[in-house]
Amino acid sequence: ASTDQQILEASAKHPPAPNHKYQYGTAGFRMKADLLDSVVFRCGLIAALRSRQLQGKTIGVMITASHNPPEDNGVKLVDPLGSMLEAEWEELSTRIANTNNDDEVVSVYNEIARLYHIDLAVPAQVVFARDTRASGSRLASCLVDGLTAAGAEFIDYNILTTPQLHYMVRCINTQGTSQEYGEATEEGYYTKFSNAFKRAMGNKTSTGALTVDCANGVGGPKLTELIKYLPSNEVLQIKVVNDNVHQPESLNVDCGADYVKTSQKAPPSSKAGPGDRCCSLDGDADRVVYYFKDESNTFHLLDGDRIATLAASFIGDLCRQCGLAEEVKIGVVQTAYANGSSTKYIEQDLKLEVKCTATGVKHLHHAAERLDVGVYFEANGHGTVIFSDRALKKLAKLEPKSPAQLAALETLRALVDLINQSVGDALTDMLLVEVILARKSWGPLEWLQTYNDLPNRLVKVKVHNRNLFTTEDAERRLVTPAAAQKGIDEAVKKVRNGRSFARPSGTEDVVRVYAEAATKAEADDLAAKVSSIIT
Ligand code: 16G
Ligand code: ZN
Repeated sequence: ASTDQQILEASAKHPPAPNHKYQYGTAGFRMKADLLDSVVFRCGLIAALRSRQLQGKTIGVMITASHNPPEDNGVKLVDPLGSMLEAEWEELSTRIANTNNDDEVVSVYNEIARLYHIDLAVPAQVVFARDTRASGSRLASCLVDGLTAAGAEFIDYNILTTPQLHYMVRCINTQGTSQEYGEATEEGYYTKFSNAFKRAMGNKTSTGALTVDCANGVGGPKLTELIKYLPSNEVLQIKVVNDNVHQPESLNVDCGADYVKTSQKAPPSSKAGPGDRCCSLDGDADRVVYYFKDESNTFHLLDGDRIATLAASFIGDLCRQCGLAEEVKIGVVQTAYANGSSTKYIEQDLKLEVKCTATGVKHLHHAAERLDVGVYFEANGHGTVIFSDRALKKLAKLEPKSPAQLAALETLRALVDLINQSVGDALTDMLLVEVILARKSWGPLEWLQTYNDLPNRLVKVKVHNRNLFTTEDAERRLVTPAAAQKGIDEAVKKVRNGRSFARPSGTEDVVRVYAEAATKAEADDLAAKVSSIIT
C-alpha cells in the first residue's frame, strides 16, 4: 500500500479524544495518559518528517510526564544535537495533533512535506524511550504505529531517563564527526560519565554519604546502574532511596525534586540526620535539587540557583588558574524565579555576567549557547553547563606553563566530559556537584553559606483567562492587563528588597506570582498583594 494508505489505516486505530484541544507546550504534550494515543501516533509522523527534512538525521521521541502525577503522560521530540525541537515544528506538531479526521492527518502530513520541500524518499531515522509510567508501553506502541506508517526506521531504547535519550540522539548524529560525543548505548553513557567523574575527582574523596531520592521513577534503576561504574564507596558513597518503580502509582508521590522544591521540605520518608547531604531527582531525572537539615533540624534547600553559582564559581576559578580568564567568558543564565541574592552574588562576588530569559529549558539553553561557557539553571533544578566550540578549542590548544596550570586544565577538561552538553541531566549534574564539593572539601553548610537567599513566596492564582496575561522583559513585567504592572510596581516599593512578578503558566491553567523581600512576612504580604491586583 502507498504511504498515504498506510497512514490513513493506522490513523483510524488512534482516534483523538473528542473535543480535546492539544498543545505542544513548554515540555511537549502533557496530560492524562488516556488522552494521548492519537497525539503520540501523530508525533511518530512528525518525527519521521523532521528526520527527512534534515536528510535522515536521527530524531528522538521521549514519552514522559516528568514530575506530573502517575496517571499523566506526555511526549516530546528531540532535535539532532540532543536539543529541544525547533519552535516551528512545535507548531506543526500542535496542528497535526488537533486534526479531526484521518484524511486530514494524511493531508497535513503531505502538506508539511510540500511546505518544507521534504523528500519523502529519504530514509527517516527515529529513536525513542519512555520513563517508568504504566501507560508508557501502550503509548510506545502508538508511536511505533506512526513511525511504521510513515516508513521510518527506528530504535526502541525502552526505559531511559530523558537526558539519556537526548544523549543517544546526540551520539548517533555526531558519530564519525569531529564532535563525536560517545557510544549510543546505555553502557556508553555510564562509561563516559563515570570515567569523566574519576578524572574530575583526581585523588579527592567526598565526606559522608549522599542520599539520592529518585522520586520512585526511572532515575532509580538508572542510578543503581551508574553506581556500578563509579569508584568505590571510599571515594563517593551513594544511598539510593525512593527507587520503587514496581509500584508506578508511587511515582512523584511525597518525594522527588518537585515535591521538595515546592513544599520546601524533605520527603516525609527521609531518614537523613543533621548535616547529611541529600538530593532529589524528578520523575524523568532531568532535574535535581540538594538539601540538608542543620544541627537545629532546620531544613535548607540548595536549588538550581545554588548549583549554578557553585558551578560558575568553580569553573571561573579553574579558568583563572589556567590563565584563560580574559579569553573565555563565563556567563550564567537564569529566569525571573532566580533568587535575587543569587543574581547579586554572581554579579558582585563572582563578577560574572548574568542573563535572564523566559521560563523553559529551551530559552535558557539558547541564551547559554551565545556564551563561551554558559551556566544555565532554573531554580527548580533544570539545567547544565555548555561549552562553545571556541572555548573547547582554547582548552584543547592550551599548553600549561606550570604543574598548577596543568592540574587546573585537566580538571576543566574532565568537567567538559562530565557535564551532559545536550541537556540538563540530574545524574551528571549531581556528579558535578559532588566533584566540586569534594574538591573544595565542603559540606552542604559551607555551600549554603556562600550567600543568603531572600525569603520568597510562590503562589498559583486561578484567573478567568490566563491568555489575557502577557509579559515582557523575560516575563518580569506584565504588558497586559493594562495597569496591572503599575500596581505591582507600587506594591514592590512598599517592602524592603522587594521584587515580584506575575506570569501565565505554560503548563497549567493558572497565573504564577513570585515575590521576594527582606523578610518572610514581607514576601508573603507582597505575594498576597500582587495576587489580589491580578484577580
Ligand atoms: C516545563 C519546563 C520547565 C519549566 C516549567 C514551567 C522544560 C523541559 N520544562 O516543565 O523548564 O520550569 O515548564 O512551568 O522546559 P510553568 O510555565 O507552569 O510555570
Ligand atoms: Zn523532568
